[in-house]
Amino acid sequence: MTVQVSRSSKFMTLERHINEGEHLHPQATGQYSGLLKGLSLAAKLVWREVTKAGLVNILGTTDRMNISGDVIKKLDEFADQTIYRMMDHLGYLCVMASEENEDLLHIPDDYPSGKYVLLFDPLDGSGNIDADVTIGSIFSLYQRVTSSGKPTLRDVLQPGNRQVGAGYILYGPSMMFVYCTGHGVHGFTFDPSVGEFLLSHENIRIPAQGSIYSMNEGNYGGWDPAMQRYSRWIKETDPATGRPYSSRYIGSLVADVHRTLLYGGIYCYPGDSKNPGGKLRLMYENNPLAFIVEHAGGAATNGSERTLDIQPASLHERAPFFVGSRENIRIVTEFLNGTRKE
Ligand code: P6P
Repeated sequence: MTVQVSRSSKFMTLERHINEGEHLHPQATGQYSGLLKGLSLAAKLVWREVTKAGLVNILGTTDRMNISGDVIKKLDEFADQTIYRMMDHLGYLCVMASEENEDLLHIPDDYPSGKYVLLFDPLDGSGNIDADVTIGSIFSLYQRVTSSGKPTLRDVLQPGNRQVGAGYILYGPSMMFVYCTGHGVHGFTFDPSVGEFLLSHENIRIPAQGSIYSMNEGNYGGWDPAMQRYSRWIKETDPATGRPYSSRYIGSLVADVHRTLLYGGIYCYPGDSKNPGGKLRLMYENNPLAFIVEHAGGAATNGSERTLDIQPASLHERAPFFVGSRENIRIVTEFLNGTRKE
């Protein structure tokens, strides 16, 4: 009996996709491909721990607080160290920075240094670890700007429009690796039976307009009047469809943005009276996710400026984040700049 494989299925692994993508970059030296492969291996190691978190005594919290004031969970530390250790000796990076570490993460002197800069949020949504909710890792790639010597903050504090790549890994019902190097956004789903990420979402495009909004409305009292007006407006009928919007909020940024990327709509994390910059970190969360969503045809802003154009002033600065379908972003921007009241 011959096995019929449908013509439409493409058995494309992440590794082959990365290799084939090299021809799109004439100056490719293989460093970039090696980088992405290193990240996919790190993802598998993190996923192995995340999937058994409920079974071993890895839950609970450490007594260390990270720079952003979140209580670190043991899985956070494991993910942070795993990504650093998987990437530090490959010779592709000159420096790293992690949401979980106050200072730059330099490459050990006895390891070769490369031309790329890696920023990462090792385990976004970690507050959900104990509830077995989808969490993820987010990464952002730049090229160094200093010509030689020990990399400095100048190499890291670059606006998001200078990214050469970005992506995230979702640890959920399945593990997904979503990335973009400037030529489309592509999603791969992990098949544990072969140990490979297989192409499952080729050239993802976000709908131009969506009817799902995602925000933590518990913060309503601290929002400015324009944001409060927008959050009331969005509960009325969606003019594009004549039907009401749906509210969806997982509380895990990488999962909320992934759903927005696939289904359309808008994710909002505004600033408030206590935290004008909001909660999300520009370098480790907003920029890489904005890069992905823009390359899928969407948009991202801090309410007044394109997220990717923000010139960062510090490694862990926060910025309000509105990301999603172009039409939804256009509408929220009109409310926030005062040109629209309803
Ligand atoms: P809130 C997780 O710590 C995180 O940074 C994002 O993953 C998530 O979207 C957000 O915080 C949730 O914040 O204030 O809604 O609990």
